Amino acid sequence: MSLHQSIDPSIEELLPLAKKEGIATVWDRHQAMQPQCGFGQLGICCRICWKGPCRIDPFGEGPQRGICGADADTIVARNVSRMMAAGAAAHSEHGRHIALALQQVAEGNYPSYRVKDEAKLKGIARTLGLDCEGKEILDIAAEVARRTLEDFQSQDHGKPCNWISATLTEKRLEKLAALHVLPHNIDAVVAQIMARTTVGCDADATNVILGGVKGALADYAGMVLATELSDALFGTPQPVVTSSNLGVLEEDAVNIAVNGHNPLLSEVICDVAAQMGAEAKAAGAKEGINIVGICCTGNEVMLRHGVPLAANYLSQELALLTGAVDAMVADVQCIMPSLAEISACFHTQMITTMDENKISGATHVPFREATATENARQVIELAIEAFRRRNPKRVSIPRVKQTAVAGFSAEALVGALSKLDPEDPLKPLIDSIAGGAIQGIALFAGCNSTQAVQDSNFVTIAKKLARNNVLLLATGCGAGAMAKNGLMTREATESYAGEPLRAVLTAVGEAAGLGGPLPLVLHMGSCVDNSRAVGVAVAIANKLGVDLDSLPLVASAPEAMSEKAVAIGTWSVALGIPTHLGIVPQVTGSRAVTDILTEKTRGLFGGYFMVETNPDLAADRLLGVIQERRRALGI
Ligand code: BF8
Ligand code: SF4
Repeated sequence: MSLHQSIDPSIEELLPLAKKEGIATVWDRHQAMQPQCGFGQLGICCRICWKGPCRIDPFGEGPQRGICGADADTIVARNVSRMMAAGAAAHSEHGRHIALALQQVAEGNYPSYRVKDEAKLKGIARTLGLDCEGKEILDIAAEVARRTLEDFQSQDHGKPCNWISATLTEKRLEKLAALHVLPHNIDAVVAQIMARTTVGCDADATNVILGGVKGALADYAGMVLATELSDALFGTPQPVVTSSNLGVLEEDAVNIAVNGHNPLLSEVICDVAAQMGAEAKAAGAKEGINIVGICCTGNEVMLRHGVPLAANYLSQELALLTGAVDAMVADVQCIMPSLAEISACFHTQMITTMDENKISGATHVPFREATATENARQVIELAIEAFRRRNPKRVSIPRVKQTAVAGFSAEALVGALSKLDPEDPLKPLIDSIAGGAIQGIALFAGCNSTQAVQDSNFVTIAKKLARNNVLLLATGCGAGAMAKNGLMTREATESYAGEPLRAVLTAVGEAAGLGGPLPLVLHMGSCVDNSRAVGVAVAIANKLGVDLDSLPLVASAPEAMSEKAVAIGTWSVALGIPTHLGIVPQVTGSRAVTDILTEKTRGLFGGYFMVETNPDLAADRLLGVIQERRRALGI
């Protein structure tokens, strides 16, 4: 049974336990939801006004228009465009949060934070066209924050967001400008999508989708600024050896799981926990405090602190079922509301921290940047208190744990390559691509979904691409899937990489002092860190003097689920990257919208969506695209 749900071995032990205890998990609720609404699956249900809900008959017999006259194309386009706006809102709200924190740090406020990576901040300033000569670091921080916040405030429709102009290729910027999809202000573009898709507005499917694309590019802006400013504040990731899956929980420690996306609190929890070990020991936890990560907050602290990753999205409830999590600390996004209810079945203290993200039944510790250290201490004290109540008889930590080498920021990757060619670090990579030892690059991103067998698509596609000498990058829950399944190790490189790829990964890894090959899949970070992969691709494209849509570069979100994934996939397409989805998107009720997303975007942007739910066939299609692009480049 479990094989139909997940390939994560920890469920073998934990799902029977859930059943015994009468605790429902995400898979039980998925089952109870069957059959799911066919209109919703096709995207042809509209409920944006109270004359509705309206639904279009997909068989052509019943209504073909909603009460206002909207047809399936309009309804599907509006629905998916609104998902892009929601994704953009989520990522850029996170980004804004970081930018505002940087601004306060620059003004000498927020004592819990500082600019940890000054070199990175100066690099960002240069990227944004700011002059750092002779300036104090906090002055540079203030200017970077101001320039960043302009992207949320500008009223100049003719001037694209600073973070977009500064980070894409010239040719791409021209193309996007010609199509009128370059955002000038992240918030304004999100608001515009909501406005134009409300009742009685934009009804032309292509126009609605292009409006959504602009929102998706605003999503990109929000992500890249979130990633880059987080690096300045918290440090730029470098390779770190850590571990993954629920075996990272410790019986003899106060286990604190940090879940969500925004690193502002989790960073400080890591710092403060390092000073509170004695208090945990006094409560009887021989090993002190053990911080573990879940979802993208997990990825953030994994990359910067080597904190082990306990779970990706679909496994977050399983962490609680171990009976060993003393506090589950949630910030924002992708936190299952069910966590509060399941925590209540155990001693676990479920803690929410952001005022705009509460869950009934959870304890709310209002997090403020100005008092971050005290807030972190409060959270840890609650965890220690919960530990005292832990029932050892109910603890069952699955013995599943994989080594994972993480931390491949663009800087870390270039740093490793520079050991082979200090003058021209990208050259060994480009030569390997041109020579064929690396056939292409694939970025695995996105979520887990109950619509697929958890982690399975990621692992199957990755292994097949690796065998065919494709360099693999991963972020988000995709990275979690790869880590949990042992693909972020040198052993995986030895077992699964094609011979030429293995030779390149070995040469780079050894030159970089890792004592062996780079891992088979390079962990670039959380979902906002997809921007890191864009950074690498743009650097390669600029060096070759081509645009992104010429590169043998593909993306795959084989278990995509969230609105954020819809936004990411769409900007990936708009940047010229063929993007695979392993879940059928909720658009197929409109032939026109399906054609726009899978065909017409190809002519407009060079990128397009490919939908294939069979991972083996998906890998073949991705390999086919890489070969097509290689042929076009004459390599
Ligand atoms: O931002 S991959 S399930 S945790 S949305 Fe969520 Fe999807 Fe995971 Fe991270 Ni991204
Ligand atoms: Fe129905 Fe039109 Fe209202 Fe949508 S906007 S619910 S299609 S009447």
